[in-house]
Amino acid sequence: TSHYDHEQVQEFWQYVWERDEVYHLEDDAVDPTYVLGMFPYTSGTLHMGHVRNYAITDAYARYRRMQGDDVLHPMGWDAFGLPAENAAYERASDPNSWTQACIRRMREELETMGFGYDWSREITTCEPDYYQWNQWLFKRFYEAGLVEYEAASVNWCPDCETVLADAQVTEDADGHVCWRCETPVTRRELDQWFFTITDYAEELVDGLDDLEGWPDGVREIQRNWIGRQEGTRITFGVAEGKTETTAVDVFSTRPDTIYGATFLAVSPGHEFARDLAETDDRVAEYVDTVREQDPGDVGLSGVETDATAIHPLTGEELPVYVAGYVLEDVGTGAVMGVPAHNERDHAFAAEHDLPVTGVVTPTAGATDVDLESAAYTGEGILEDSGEYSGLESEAARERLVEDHDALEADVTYRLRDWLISRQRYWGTPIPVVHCDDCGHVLVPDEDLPVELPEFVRTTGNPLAEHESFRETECPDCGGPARRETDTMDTFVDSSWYYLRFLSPDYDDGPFDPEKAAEWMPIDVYVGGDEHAILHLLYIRFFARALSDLGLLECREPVQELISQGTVLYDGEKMSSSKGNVVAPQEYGAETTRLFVLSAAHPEQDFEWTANNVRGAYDLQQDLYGMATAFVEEGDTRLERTPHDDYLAGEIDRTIIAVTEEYERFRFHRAATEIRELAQLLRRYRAYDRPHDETYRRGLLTLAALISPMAPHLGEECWNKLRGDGLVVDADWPEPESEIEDHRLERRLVERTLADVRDIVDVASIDEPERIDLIVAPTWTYRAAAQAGDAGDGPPTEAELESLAERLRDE
Ligand code: ANZ
Ligand code: ZN
Repeated sequence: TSHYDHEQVQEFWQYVWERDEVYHLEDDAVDPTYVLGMFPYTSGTLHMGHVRNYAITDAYARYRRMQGDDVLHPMGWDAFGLPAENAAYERASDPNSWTQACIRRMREELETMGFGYDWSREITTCEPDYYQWNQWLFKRFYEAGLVEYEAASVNWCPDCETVLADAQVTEDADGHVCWRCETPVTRRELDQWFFTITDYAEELVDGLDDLEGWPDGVREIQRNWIGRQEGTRITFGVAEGKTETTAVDVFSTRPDTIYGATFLAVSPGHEFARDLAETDDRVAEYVDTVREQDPGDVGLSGVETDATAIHPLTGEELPVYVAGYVLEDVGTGAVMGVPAHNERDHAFAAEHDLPVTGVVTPTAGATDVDLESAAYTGEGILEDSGEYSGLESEAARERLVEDHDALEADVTYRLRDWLISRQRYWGTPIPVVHCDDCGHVLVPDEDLPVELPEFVRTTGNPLAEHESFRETECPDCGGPARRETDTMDTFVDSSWYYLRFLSPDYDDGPFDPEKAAEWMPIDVYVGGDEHAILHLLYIRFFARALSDLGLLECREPVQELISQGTVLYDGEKMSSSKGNVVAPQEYGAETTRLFVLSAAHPEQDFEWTANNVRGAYDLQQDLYGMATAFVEEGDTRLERTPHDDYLAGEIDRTIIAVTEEYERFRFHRAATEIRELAQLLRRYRAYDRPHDETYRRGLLTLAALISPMAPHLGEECWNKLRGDGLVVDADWPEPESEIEDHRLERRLVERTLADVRDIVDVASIDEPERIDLIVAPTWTYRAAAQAGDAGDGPPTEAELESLAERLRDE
């Protein structure tokens, strides 16, 4: 039989798809299924992570099309950012030419892979017709009170010469380092632009509970990042010198320890510390030194001030410190020091010779707690706490808050506002002009976009050095003014790009609100899990902000999220920095696609091995060979036998199973089903058993079922067997008759259990219910549990449990 020449086949069908515009989505489509892969950063060439990501979205998009949906499956370019600027320096080029060259190459690579995008919706974030809307949105956010301009002590990467958001600073053995270049980060005090994402902290964290289509892991990471903490705000009166009094609020999770407070401490950035610094040189000096230090280096340093705090319950006078261990942007930036029950307070007290007063014991009257050497941080029974002595911590907290106005229940968040200023060239100019008379003035809408000037090579920020860009007129008073020379964090670009795809040519705003009302949310969003906090939190923030601006109805932009696993090579992540890259083209598009989908569940990591790649290659050759042989051999068997009924049943079962697997993105299992049916058909054919029509239906079914994963092969086989029509436009196969036995369910259940073994480290599971929890949500388990008959019926719960038992024992 003939050989499957994948390159020629790929080229041919890609040509036909483009000619027939099969992936084009009409603007008047009603509620299409929106399938989106995170658009690529234009860093050079496509890598295996991209291919895996886009193979998943493509397979799902194709599956939905065949199910009869209109499908929106667009692609674009995340094109601003530092690497382009760095590459420009290295290659004596400019960021724009370099980026455009990357885009041309990457687009060609995507096309070679045969991904079915509606290219008429392509967007590129570094084009003025895209980034003007970043500027427009910045202005709308500003008007809505979501933008702040503040002097802030910020993370600075000396190598990238820019400010970094908190989430772009990672911790390694060297301390806090830049996420891109791993240079240790320093602190700088600069005037910066922020989006006040914290306004939405509560809603962002509460919303996670309802995001059932998101992986638990991603939700948990966001929950921790937002870091809601419930506690109590306690007001201390503070006397400064003889007469002046003021109040300082502290935030505490342990108000039950309030009788043990022996000092008050405020952070060096606290307003009260700044006030004191004006008259107290020692405070001023301390504040200055600490603000230049990395928070990690501050240690237990601090200065005592002249002020005294009044304990709100006992009226006792407590010393007041400015202390570096108190963080400016946590809680209220001030703490009551309880050395007996808080480790940091304990260490600080030891350093500064402050008293330790124990007020909570593990059990009533416990005498064996040595508070001098370490704090007792647990809960327990109160003592030496006035009328609250003898109460348990929890009860004491409740009563204290009830009884005293100085104590009030409060919530704080770990989430900080989003610092969007970048001192770099290759980003969206912030549409602001600084005028000596008018302050900062927004550039009027009719003057947008503020376009990036031509690139100039400098050592610092190219925009700040660019005189004709920088020097301008104030839009308000016409006087000389200075343009803002910071650009926006590129994460701003990607925070709303999914909306631009809906109406890429719309010019009354960033997107057409009517289209958005109809087409949003994104049904399925696929991308790497390194985006769990930055990008995936920002898009949730933007959707809410846009919704409050009246532009968008849905507040959660992504219904179902797939966080794809890593492609490994020799146990390490495949990446150019490790030099272990397999180029997507090396094995041909189809083999690569089929392999990355059939190797593992999308959320699992998998190993790239030549052997397994071979398996994907062979499957294509087999299917192609069977189709060609059948067409060439002509009619062989024309009367039906009981074998045909059996085969027809197996074809139906495979359709049902594969459909189920596609619905749940378990492409690897769909591939197994397809491979098994192919083997069965081939075996029967070898013994001349199936009727031609049964066999033909089997082959056509295989072509259709595999086409979402291997679309070129699907078209080729479909075309051979039928002579016309495209499989992309075909209907998804349907079973011919009802399946009444339980063979299928049993098969699916067994496969599910096998998957459990793959996905979780079974040995680490100590309770059998955990396995059921993983298995239970699947259709198969429910079906099996309901049917409940023994013998060759579906597995009973007892049987499942013993299967689970067996897995655990392995
Ligand atoms: C008094 C107290 C007594 C606290 C006690 C704890 C135990 P954790 O501990 O992580 O749950 N805190 C509040 N604001 C702070 C700031 N700006 N910088 C540094 N520390 C701050 O966090 C809650 C505790 O962190 C708070 O409760 C406060 O110390 C401290 F036996 O208040 B606690
Ligand atoms: Zn002015």
